[in-house]
Amino acid sequence: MLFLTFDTHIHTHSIYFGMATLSSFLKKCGFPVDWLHIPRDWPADKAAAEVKAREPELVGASMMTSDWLRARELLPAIRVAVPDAMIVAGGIHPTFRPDDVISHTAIDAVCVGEGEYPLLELLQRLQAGEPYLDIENFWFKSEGRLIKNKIRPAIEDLDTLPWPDHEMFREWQSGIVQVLTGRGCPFKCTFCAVPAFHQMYKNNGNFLRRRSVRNVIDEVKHIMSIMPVHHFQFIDDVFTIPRKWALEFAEVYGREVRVPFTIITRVDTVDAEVLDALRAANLEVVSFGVESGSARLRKIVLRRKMTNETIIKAFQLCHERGIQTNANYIVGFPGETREDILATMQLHRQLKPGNITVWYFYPYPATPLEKTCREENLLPENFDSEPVSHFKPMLRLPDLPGDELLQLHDEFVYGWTDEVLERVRSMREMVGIKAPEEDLARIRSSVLEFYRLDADELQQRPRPRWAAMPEM
Ligand code: B12
Ligand code: SF4
Repeated sequence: MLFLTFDTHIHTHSIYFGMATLSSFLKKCGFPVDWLHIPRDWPADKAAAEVKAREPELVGASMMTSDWLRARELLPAIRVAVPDAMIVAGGIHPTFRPDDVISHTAIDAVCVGEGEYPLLELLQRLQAGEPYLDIENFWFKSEGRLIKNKIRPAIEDLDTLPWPDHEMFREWQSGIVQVLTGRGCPFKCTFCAVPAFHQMYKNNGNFLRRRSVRNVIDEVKHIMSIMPVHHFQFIDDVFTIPRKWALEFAEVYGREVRVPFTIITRVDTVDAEVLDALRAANLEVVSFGVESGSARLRKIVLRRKMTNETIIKAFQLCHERGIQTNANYIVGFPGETREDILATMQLHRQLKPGNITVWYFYPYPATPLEKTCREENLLPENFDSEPVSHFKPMLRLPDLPGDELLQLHDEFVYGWTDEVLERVRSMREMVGIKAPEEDLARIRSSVLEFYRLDADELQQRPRPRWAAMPEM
């Protein structure tokens, strides 16, 4: 079995959890697994030649929506290079766009939902030369027919699965290692693809699952035994639920591991006791999805009902405990106005996070906001052939005409770079070092480069809003 992953302009070089889990599961069941990560600059014929050289019988492409465009570029040549191999697609994009993905001529089958047992069954049946078109979770194309099998229940106990194949990604690791402790999320934010899993698995097992604390700690220790680690990132969407789980984790991790770590969570799931416990275990960074500072937008458009007070309190609790904070913001939602974005900037100034991201909204498949965008005709004509991007506006927004959204976004980021520079300056002054201007210029250009902004152009723009924003 050969897995394919795709390097795209959204370049992460972090572990591919879906594929890494499937890999260790299949290896445990006795099937050899190979992996080809296709770099961004490989032309299709090079990728096809590399696939052919591995002589696979089964090729499994793992993809998010951001990978689909690149996969479409490469798969026709791969199909020609390995005409007898079965090509299957899995991952979040095929799961929520199975009809589109299976209609691609190079693809024989699509896996909808969790892939461990379906893929194992497929390999077993292929090996035994048995018919396979009825395997649950798979859609197959056969003799001009489309066969859609039903979905089997979600895996009940995640502890029964082997840990992801960390060895496979050893070369990509630089001491900061990511760990995932569960699947699913109980919330229903309208821009997010995760609630669609719950819908898909409704009446078919519980999709929201957490591994036991013991199992997670043992994985963490295993990782430390195979590679140097100076920081763990627990990248579950909402780390601090269930609260009891987070408290138990803090206790055991603090006693047995203590390597500094980051979590991602929601402001309305943290409190003083949980943060104290996690801090005592060596929690260094909390990354919060703030998304918007507009209570109106959060409530009506995003289905996130926390108040501004709750958001501010969560950041304060972290600051008081010396925990660094990241605030993640999104701009350009359907129905968002200029005032909403100004409210986000204003809230940001109260939160004083250590770091931020300001992404543009992208309408992912199977999300309520994707439906809104299609119904309200907000997507540009070429939407489906454009690469997924969080660096540029993707919608036609009647409430934010012209390049107003661009300007507001850039102003937000530009105001932020000024804030960072001011912080660096004052820190250096505190220790009696005058900040060399070229150092500050380098910091500014790296932030602006990250967001692909033109510093000269920004310099010339009037920036009254950020500068005039009162700190409440
Ligand atoms: C961990 C994670 C990451 C990690 C690792 C990503 C990775 N490449 O694996 C990091 C932090 C790097 C990341 C980055 C991004 N992420 Co992310 N991430 C997640 C998260 C929290 C968990 C995903 C996960 O690993 N689940 C567990 C594994 C086991 O499940 P799985 O991948 O679905 O795989 C199973 C099946 O799909 C199937 N399967 C998978 N591959 C294959 C292949 C074959 C052949 C078969 C048969 C089956 C199969 O079997 C697997 C096991 O059951 C989800 C949210 C969530 N709770 O699901 C968001 C999520 C997947 N991310 C998302 C996004 C948007 C991004 C970014 C674009 C964000 C950004 N602004 O840059 C980047 C893209 C990076 C990239 N190109 O890889 C969206 C994806 C939406 C979409 N339709 O594509 C999600 C759903 C979050 C959301 N809010 O909507 N992410
Ligand atoms: S955005 Fe986060 S909290 Fe909201 S549904 Fe998605 S994973 Fe859950």
